[in-house]
Amino acid sequence: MTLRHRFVTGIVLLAVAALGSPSAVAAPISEQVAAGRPVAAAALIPQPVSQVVVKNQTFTLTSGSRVVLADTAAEPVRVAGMVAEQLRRATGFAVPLVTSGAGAADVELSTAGAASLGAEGYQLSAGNGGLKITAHTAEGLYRGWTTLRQLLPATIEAATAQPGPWTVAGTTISDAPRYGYRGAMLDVSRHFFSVAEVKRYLDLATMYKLNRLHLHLADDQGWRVQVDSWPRLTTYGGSTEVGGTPGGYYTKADLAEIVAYAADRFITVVPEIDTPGHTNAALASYAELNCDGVAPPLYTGTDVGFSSLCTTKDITYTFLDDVFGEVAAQAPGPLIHLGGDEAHSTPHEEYLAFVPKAAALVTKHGKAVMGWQEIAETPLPAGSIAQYWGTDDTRSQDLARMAAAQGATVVMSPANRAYLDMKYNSSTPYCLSWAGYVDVRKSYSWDPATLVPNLPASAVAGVEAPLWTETLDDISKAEFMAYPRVPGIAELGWSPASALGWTAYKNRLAAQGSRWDILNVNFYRAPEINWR
Ligand code: TNX
Repeated sequence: MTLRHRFVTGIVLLAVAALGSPSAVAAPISEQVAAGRPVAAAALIPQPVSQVVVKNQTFTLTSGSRVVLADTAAEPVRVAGMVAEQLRRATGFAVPLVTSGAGAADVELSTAGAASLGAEGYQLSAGNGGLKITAHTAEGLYRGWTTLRQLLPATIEAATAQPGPWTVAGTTISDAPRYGYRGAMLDVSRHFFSVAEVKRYLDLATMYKLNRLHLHLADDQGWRVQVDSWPRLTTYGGSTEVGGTPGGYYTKADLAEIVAYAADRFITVVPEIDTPGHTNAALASYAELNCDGVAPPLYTGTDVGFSSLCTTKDITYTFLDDVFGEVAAQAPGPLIHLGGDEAHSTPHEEYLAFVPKAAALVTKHGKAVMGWQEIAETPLPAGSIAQYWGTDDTRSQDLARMAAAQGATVVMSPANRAYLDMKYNSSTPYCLSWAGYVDVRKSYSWDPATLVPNLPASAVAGVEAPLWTETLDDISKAEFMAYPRVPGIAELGWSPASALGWTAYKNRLAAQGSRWDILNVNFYRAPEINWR
């Protein structure tokens, strides 16, 4: 610890003593300042585990500011480079990256934090003596940096130099996530999205500390990932999309670019190949995958549940072995999502036999299995994740409990809350309403740990916000559905239950609008939010 930080820490000693470990929760800012002059607390999403105002202190970036990092390992240096680059772009200052000598105008990054911070935890202090982010890993530094972006004026998001001043109110933050899985899903099958559009989706998701991008890569309307051993999947099966417009697919180089861009932001890609239903694009591409040996035409409508792989043919498993093998090689993360939802055209007994065979092919290629909640009815390999997409119905709740009973964990994507393709209300233009309207408040107001009665809290791996794209043919429409709801799901995944609450949240959310304006995000200006 430098002298400077001893000074800053001394000032906030009382506050820090109240914090203790990163899992401790301080009194809400409003209570801490109620007795004195109100201090504007930075409106952060997700709400940190603890955030304490350091009264009468500020930190200000100046033309002499530097990013200071003593660690010379590649990953922390890369993160520090990203920090310096964004600070340079928006401030116009030189912001050199140096290894020592942190002063009052500098942003110091340190990986000397305790292992107890975990991979994603960090501490941040800002005051007259300087600004410091401490973590145990490069990932923790990066999460702390996303907090610093929100502490700085919204113009820090700008692509060109802005006037400032670049002041941060004195604060001490101690933070770590509630859940390890905090995802966004993008359906690139119903409508195809370019590499640049997916990067844009990642840029926004990372602002709220999401750490998984689930790509729904294959469905009835299009196959979007290159598989060399079955080339017609993409050249034919990927040629269209909903509405009959040209589709597209990711070459291996394209997917590698997405995976690397995500990894640079500490986001792991979870590739999904939906099976045994939602497979018309594959069935149209290869006649031999059909029980009757006849390939159906390509499909550009929006029905679900009409297609099935032929689960009784050996070639189906050769196909999946090849596909999972090539997809596993393209996605370095630990999971492959095998779908498993809405297999209405697969005889149920066949479905029950199919899923364990498909799951074994996933594990054969070194990956753990993720699948929609229906897979919980079958025996699952160790380490599997079932994705809940229920609407408070008892069948879905049973499936979540069945997953937990066999040792699997559950990612919560309740369709009537977390589905980004549910209309906000009857007058918003795009998307569906089969799970009801989901306004911003409804999307936010639930607890992943208690949503499914009698599901052990330890069985919940996290949350995910899926965006199905039957009606979304460009990324700005996707953004309209995702924002402002993504930050709420992200907060449910990150912040402790005690920090959740609509009244405070909606005020914090209001502050994000100016950032999205600068980033040209086509967000829905939900009337229940008092946008600034
Ligand atoms: C159900 S939810 C689906 C998707 C649709 C979505 C539309 C789930 C696992 N499957 O195939 O796109 O509804 O909201």
